[in-house]
Amino acid sequence: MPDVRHPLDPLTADEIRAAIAILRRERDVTERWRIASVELREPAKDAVRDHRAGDAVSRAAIVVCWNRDDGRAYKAVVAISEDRVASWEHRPGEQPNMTVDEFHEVDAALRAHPDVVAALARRGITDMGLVLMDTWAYGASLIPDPFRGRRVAWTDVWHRREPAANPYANPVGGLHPIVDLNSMELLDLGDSGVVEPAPTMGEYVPRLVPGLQLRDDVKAVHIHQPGGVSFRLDGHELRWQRWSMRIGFNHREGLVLHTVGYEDAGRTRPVAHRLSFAEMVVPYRDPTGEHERRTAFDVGEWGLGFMTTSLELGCDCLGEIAYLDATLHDARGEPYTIPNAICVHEEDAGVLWKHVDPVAGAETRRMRRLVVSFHATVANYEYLVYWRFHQDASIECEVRATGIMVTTQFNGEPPPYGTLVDERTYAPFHQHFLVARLDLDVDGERNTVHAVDSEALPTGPGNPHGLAMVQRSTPLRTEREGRQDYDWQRQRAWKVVNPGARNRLGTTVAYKLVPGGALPALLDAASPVFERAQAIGHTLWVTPHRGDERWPCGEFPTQSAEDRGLPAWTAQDRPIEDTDVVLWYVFGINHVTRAEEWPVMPVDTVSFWLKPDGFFDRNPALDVPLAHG
Ligand SMILES: [Cu+2]
Repeated sequence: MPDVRHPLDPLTADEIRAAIAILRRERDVTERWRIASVELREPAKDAVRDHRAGDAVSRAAIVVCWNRDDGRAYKAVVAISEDRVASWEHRPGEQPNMTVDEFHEVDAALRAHPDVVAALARRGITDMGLVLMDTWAYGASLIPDPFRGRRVAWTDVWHRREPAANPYANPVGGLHPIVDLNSMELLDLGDSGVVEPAPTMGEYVPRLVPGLQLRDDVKAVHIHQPGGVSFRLDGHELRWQRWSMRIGFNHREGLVLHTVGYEDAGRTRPVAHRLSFAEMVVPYRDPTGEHERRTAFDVGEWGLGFMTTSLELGCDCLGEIAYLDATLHDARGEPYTIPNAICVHEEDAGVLWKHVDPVAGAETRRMRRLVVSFHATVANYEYLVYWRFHQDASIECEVRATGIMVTTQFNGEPPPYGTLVDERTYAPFHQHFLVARLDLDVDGERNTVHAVDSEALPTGPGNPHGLAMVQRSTPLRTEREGRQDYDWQRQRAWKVVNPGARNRLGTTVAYKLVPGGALPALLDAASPVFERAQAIGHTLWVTPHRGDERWPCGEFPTQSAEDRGLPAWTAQDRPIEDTDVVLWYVFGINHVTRAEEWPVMPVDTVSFWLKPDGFFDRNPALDVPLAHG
């Protein structure tokens, strides 16, 4: 495999083909099987650390697949370099992730089904070319009894007013067919009665919006970098200013950042071994029949990688852009490429630091930041993910949600679980919980996470005016203590401290996780969706690093009944002090829908930061030069 130079490089098309060929040969994986996922089996940390340029690279893939005829699912490790199956594990009772092929096959099967055609005719819809079926995965508890044990999906039905119009403009109410995904059999029409369609305007493409006048007072903005970009992309290795990292990508997390380090006085100091999004949970908070099953696990069920869309210069990214393609595969294991899946570029970001002195005058530095981003379109919704690296050694992780909200039309009074956004149409409230998996290695692997709280001391001796505020730093010693909640009263943050490394001032070096977008689950602990997603019950979890502990709501959340990830691991209450730790940060959007978010939603933006805290002896951006260009 000549184009693989580093053990963390994503799998190539040839490697995906080779892994599947080995399985077909060794384990009789026939064309009747579906390949749910093929991803790089990432090497252990020491193998990454010890790798030198030019070393031979041994490659292995993790493959999840199932036999459509008996529904049995398997997880394999395929040693590609050795041309053999290293392990083959039956996973009874578990459903692999949903596949894009199933999504399209359900759409085609239902649109051709006479019962569906008849149900739509009763609703006045006869052109099946204008109909779209959206496949949704189930949680175990909501699968109707007769279909339990099968791989099933429920669907939404949408109707385009014309061929290129927005399907999500027009929900077809009272129709949610249930399908067996292995046989593509219609199990239940899910017809609860005709909902009178409302005269909505759900179009956003200008020519389809009646009477829309585009503004004519927007002049062009061009970004020029006449000297070229200041970053260097060599394969999947990225260097910019003092930052260095490797870019990875897989079907489930999408973009993954590896071996993030910062150069300080000639040596690269590790900051993070691996950064990614490990789960996203989107419960709709509407108990009516249209929405009670709507609990998406967009990472675990569908995969942010599989949902990644190509980026366009001048629209998604402005300026001098370097793109990376991504290689994934379909449910037959056939590889394909997503062109321009990842964007790397620099941005001017306003003022970095400034002071005006009456004698010396003004000193101002402009901030430049490096942005590594990707966009995922999950049916109606888009998630835009930006990792931003700054000259003061801060990292911001920002997520923007946009796209089309799910809506429902109603007769009579609108339900109280959403906002009226159009004629007899409401957009239900829902939440987007993202779980960032942050394998930080602050100046090395041995770290301790501290909860840091601001505390006002009581007025009294030594504090006569009640001004005193101190920091309480509490080391988190075990996984139970590592289950942390945001505390507004104490402005809680978390510090990842290396107890074995000190700065010039004698204090331990650290990076601080500055929370943003924290939100409570607002769910009954006994509710089925919370059972499946207990990871969203805390703002932060800390675990000792285990390479195979990656999925906070369990490895297979599709049709899951309970969360076998973070709650199960942390029940062991393992020590997390002065060891290699992983932080799981839960943040997102409590999406109380607005009329202004229809028919297409302006971005809703949340972010959190990782900031050096005693990692350096002083402001690391003192050396940023005044001149640009
Ligand atoms: Cu939303």
